[in-house]
Amino acid sequence: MTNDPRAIKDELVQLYPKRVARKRAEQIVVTERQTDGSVPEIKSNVRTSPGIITQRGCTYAGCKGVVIGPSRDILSITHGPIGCGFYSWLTRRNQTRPPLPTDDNFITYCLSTDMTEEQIVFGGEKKLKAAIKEAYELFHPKAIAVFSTCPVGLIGDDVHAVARQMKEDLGINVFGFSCEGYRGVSQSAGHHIANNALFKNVIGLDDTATPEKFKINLLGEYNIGGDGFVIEELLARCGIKLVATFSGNSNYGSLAHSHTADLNAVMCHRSINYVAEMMEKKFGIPWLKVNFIGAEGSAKSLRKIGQYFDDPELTANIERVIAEEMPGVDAVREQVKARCQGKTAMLFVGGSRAHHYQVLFNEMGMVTVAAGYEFGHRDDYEGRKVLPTVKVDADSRNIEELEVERDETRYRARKSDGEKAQLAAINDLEFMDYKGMMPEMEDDRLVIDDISHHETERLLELYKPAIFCAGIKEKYAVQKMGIPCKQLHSYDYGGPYAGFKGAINFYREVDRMVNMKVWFFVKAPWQQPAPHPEQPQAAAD
Ligand code: CFM
Repeated sequence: MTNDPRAIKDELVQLYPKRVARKRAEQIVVTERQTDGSVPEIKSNVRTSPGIITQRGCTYAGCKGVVIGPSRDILSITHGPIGCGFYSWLTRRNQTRPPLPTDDNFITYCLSTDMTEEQIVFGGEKKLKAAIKEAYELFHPKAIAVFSTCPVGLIGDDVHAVARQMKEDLGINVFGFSCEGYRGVSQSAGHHIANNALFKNVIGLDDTATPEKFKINLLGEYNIGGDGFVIEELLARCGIKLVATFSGNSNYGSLAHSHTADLNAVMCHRSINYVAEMMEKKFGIPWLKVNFIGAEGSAKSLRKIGQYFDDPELTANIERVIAEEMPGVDAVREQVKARCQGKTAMLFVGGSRAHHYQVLFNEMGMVTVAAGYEFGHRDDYEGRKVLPTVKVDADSRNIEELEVERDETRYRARKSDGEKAQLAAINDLEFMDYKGMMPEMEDDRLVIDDISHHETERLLELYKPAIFCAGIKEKYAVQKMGIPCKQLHSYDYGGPYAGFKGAINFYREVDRMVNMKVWFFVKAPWQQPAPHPEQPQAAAD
């Protein structure tokens, strides 16, 4: 079989009915960079065709499970049937570390109103009120967040009215989310809803500012596998104060005074760009895209932050930290490179990691032959410069766009437009910009939005990559085909992979996975000997 990506693209959509094939063909592109830096357009953030097995999650998952859930002392209550709460219980390794053993940490709990037929028929507001009251009496939290699941929207329970009333009754912050699973086409809608409610109900509540010189927020870092801990430690060693992380290892108080920071560093653009934009408008805090995945990525991101503050002592500190870390990274990288060079990887993750992890594979000498997001938008693929041309369809219009205005008393432009332009010219700092995944990919690679299970299987058969990166839904199907699968949502209980230490962890683990001979022996009873290109002769039977 040819490895021509265009032929493979045709092959992937061949089995679909005509209309579906046409739509999927617009969501699968072969990378090709034009001289002006532009890349092909990709259709994304649209509904999955019925009947297709998608890997996407729901709006509730994006709101509760991703953005709000990792904050340790906001008590999350799922208003819905017990399954929604159970499956979004944060057992997927959002780590948190309260400074004191007596500090609140609700992450290990799973609170739900356990909606049953009775509430579906007669309404669930009474039960929700009782649940909030009971939770308050048990835990005395500073804040309670209420998340709507599909039936809540269908029967019309007003979670916001209940939240308002309970806020008054209990004297703590209670707020609700209209994040019913069906509200958007994927978890991406849930991110937006979560961002809006954080902005309306939490950010800016506490004006207490701390005296440090270099204060930043880290946006879109959820501390999977302890990534956030590594980044926090790195920043601290450089002398940079982390005011708040949205929302890995965070607490309510840090989010409430996050507007006192002087820069927002954005890791996952997809899930949190709305907060970054709104904080810029209301408080004057600029944002910069960073990526602490990969040693080179980490060094570059630290330097970007240094250039922004433009202080000789900070710059020297950052260079010292990079110089301390790099020799260790290089030593392991050289070892693994000898064994991994030229091997192929595929990455299909939510909305950021399929891009970020390409840096790590590049550093190991490996080649990403296909990548895609489950729910990224065109700007995540092609860069924010395409935003003015993105069609806003009915599904997107369904999600509220907050009207944000400058806060006349608290707005403080951290950098004037002139200063920003100057910094951008000297240091290539791209303020309020993300260049997207495709411009950084080699030509003739496949980029697939919302990949289906059928397409996954065909891709694996056709390319036989050395490693496939995805999540738990794909993992065992992939491994049964004799290809190692690395989970990038939960890290398979490995990690951290961020920063310099994380890069070393990742190199070692991927080296072990792609060079483990056991995969060549995997053969289901009904199969012919697995035709793996790297199969050693002796392993044939
Ligand atoms: Fe951002 Fe994420 Fe991701 Fe995401 Fe996610 Fe996630 Fe992800 Mo799973 S916020 S888009 S909704 S980096 S849960 S921590 S790993 S799909 S690539």
